Amino acid sequence: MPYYLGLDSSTQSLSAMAIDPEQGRVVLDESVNFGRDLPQYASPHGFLENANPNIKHSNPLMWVDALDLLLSRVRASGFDLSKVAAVSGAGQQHGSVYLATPLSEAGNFPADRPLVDSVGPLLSRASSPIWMDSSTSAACGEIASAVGGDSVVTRVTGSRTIERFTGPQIRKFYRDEPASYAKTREIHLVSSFMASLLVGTTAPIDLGDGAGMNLLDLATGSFSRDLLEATAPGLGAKLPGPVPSTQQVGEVAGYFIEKYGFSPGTRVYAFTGDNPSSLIGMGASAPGTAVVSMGTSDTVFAAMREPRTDPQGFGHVFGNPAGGFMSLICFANGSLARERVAKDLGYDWNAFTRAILEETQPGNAGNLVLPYFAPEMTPKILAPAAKRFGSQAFVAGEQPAALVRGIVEAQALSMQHHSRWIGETPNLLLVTGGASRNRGILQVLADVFQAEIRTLRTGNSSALGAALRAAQAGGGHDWADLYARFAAPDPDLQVAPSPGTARAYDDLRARFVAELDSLT
Ligand code: XUL
Repeated sequence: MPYYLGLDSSTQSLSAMAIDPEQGRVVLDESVNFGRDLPQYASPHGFLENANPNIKHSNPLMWVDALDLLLSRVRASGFDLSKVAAVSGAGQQHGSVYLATPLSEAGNFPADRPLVDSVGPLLSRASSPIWMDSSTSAACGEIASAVGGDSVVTRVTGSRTIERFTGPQIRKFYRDEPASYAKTREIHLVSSFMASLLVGTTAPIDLGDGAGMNLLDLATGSFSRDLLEATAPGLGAKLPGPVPSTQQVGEVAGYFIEKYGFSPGTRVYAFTGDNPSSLIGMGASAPGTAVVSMGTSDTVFAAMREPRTDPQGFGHVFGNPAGGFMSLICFANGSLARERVAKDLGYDWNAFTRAILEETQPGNAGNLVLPYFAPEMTPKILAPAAKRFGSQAFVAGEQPAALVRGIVEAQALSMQHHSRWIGETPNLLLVTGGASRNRGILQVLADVFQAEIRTLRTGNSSALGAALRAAQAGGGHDWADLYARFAAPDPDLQVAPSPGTARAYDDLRARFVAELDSLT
């Protein structure tokens, strides 16, 4: 009975999930939390502290160390990695890793030393900018004007130039540290970097995650020569790929066979971005189902029926790993904003849920909070502003329960407003991510969108999606069969709009949207 393994390298953790498709069972679900388990990297939330709130970098060696730690835990749990026939994976999108020595020239990793000892000396840049970074506005402007403006960038890549996207990040590196850029011979996304570690050589970037770089020509599936040139000299030669998401990129390297007991010949398929992977993990790779993913960031995404782009410039088009494209809108102030409010009020998640379900009403008596504790990409707010508006008591901070609802309603209203360009009004939303276990948050989504809410049993749809992709590409299983077995909705956690709430948001929505649009 072969198993299929999915790895998910997200902002705050690295997870492994394995499935047995014949039995329809998840047989492994293990995780390493960077803040808790690797405190030596001083990254409680998965990134390094920086006095400038627009700069967000991680130490890529933390991800390397996490891979060793995760697999040693998997092995110690008694799970038999030799039963894994194929592996795929997912990574937080847009983040980039810079190498002076390409992984294809690194030689074998010796199994008697930690992986980090072999990979550390290959780096040309000690830290990796991640998706939360918003420090590249100048680079965005330069790239856009070099190719004829953001309308051209949007037409070619599906997104205007975006601060967190990899191209502008690379340009900023080239401008700020030209000598280090010149030394760099290979640049990876987090996804292709993790895949490369596993195969012990250079693994290519896939079309799903590659679309989040401001470099990929969606029409041809190759990097755009004009955008490469506008971004940094010689860039084309430093980027591996792009390849279709279903492509085999190698076999598990000797290091992992010797150390953790993988079988020789275990196939590895292209790793993709966490959101494209979640599209698969939610069973939503065919058009018609919208997904809300509530993790560190909140995202709204759906497989696309036809190509279109966001006229407001916040939304994106990425590759759908099952073929075609997907739309995506990303909000930086997701769980970090919810956690911040809970912490400030001293609420645990039960108190947080009670505040929504028992202590306040839909529409929150007109009280809302702009939830921008950190710089936001949708809408673009580079100077954080968590502003309350509504009644005097609310603004004065005398209504703690209303603050909870005020944040969650504002997040839901913003998701709805900024996903209108997708052109479909969903009456069913699939919700995933840590917050999808919270009934209060689900009820607000149901009421604001006036849509049925379904969740899946697993909170980690990105890791599940990676395991499903390994089974589809490596085991010949078809999507419909895999979805029926692994992506069926959880019957115990479905939420419908509360009666009478259709009108509760009309007035509030108009005021909130006016406030939002006045910010940019
Ligand atoms: C998507 C995005 C985030 C990260 C989080 O564009 O920036 O959702 O992928 O891991």
